[in-house]
Amino acid sequence: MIRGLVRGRASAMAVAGLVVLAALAAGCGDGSTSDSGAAATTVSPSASASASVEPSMSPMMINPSATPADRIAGAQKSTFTLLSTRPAGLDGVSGTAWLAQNPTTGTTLTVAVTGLAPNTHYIAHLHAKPCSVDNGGGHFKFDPNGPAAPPNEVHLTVDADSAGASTATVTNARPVGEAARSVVIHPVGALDKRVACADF
Ligand SMILES: [Cu+2]
Repeated sequence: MIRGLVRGRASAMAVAGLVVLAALAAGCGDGSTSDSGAAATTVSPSASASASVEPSMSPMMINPSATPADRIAGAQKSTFTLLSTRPAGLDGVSGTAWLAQNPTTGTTLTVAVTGLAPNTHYIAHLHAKPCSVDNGGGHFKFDPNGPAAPPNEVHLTVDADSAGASTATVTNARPVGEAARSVVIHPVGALDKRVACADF
């Protein structure tokens, strides 16, 4: 029974991830015309091979088995601030983000947020500018000319529970260094509506 629930949740996350990738070109990216093609290329193999969706999507958008960044020594800790672009009804959003980096284990990003709409899907990305500059600017990318999707970017699935809260962690094999300046939370399906931002 528990196993069934876990599988169901993982499937829901995978679906949310696909929606996010499909929607990427619509708003949150840096506007590069190559983004949509890259996102579509990433979606196709996962969507056509359902057996591989869960193992391939989970480490890219969320890593439930990872040690949260707040439990990694030396992690940067930052508080979310509300952005004026947030949708109505999200004035109570608050939370904390942690970013841990290690030359051998890579990057761990953890977000703990409350005040979101209950049972609603959100996504967080690492962005390339501080919150005070264009609400975080475009996405952080390891390869500036690479795809607008993980693992070239750091995306984190943030699924609000029935109380509007979520704590989630994602990992990436590479350390992001100093180039990732902030983490921004968006509603899935309205990526141009930036909810909150935390500086690193
Ligand atoms: Cu973003």
